[in-house]
Amino acid sequence: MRSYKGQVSLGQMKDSFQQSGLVDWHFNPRLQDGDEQHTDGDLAVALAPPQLKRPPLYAVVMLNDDYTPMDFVIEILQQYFALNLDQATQVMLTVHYEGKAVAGVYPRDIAETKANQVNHYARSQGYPLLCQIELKE
Ligand code: TYC
Repeated sequence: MRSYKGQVSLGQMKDSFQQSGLVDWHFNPRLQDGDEQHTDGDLAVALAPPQLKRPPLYAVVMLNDDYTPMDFVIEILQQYFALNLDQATQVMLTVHYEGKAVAGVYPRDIAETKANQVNHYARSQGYPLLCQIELKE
């Protein structure tokens, strides 16, 4: 086993292995930070299974109103949600006739950012268009 003596402390090694999440670590309990007497590094590592989880997804939901022009909504859907003209027109009409529709689905930070950007931009142009986000199960 490679000795780290003189380079990093045992505590630093433990922290770094723990933070990496790549290994389960086991240290010889006799070996402590600050001990004078050392073995040559009684450290056993074993590969841990990766603990990965997909992030929760949020829908950016666009709400209907009576004032925002249809063309403006279609442009927003193309610019912020990467829809083509046909898709954007479909989503806009769904909002118009049914009250709301999903513009896109993203991890939370991205969904929040897009909803905020759209709301601010619409307000800056004098329209009440509103997006909100909803956790998808
Ligand atoms: N209802 C609006 C109109 O008749 C159009 C509209 C569509 C507004 C979708 C908002 O999210 C919206 N001009």
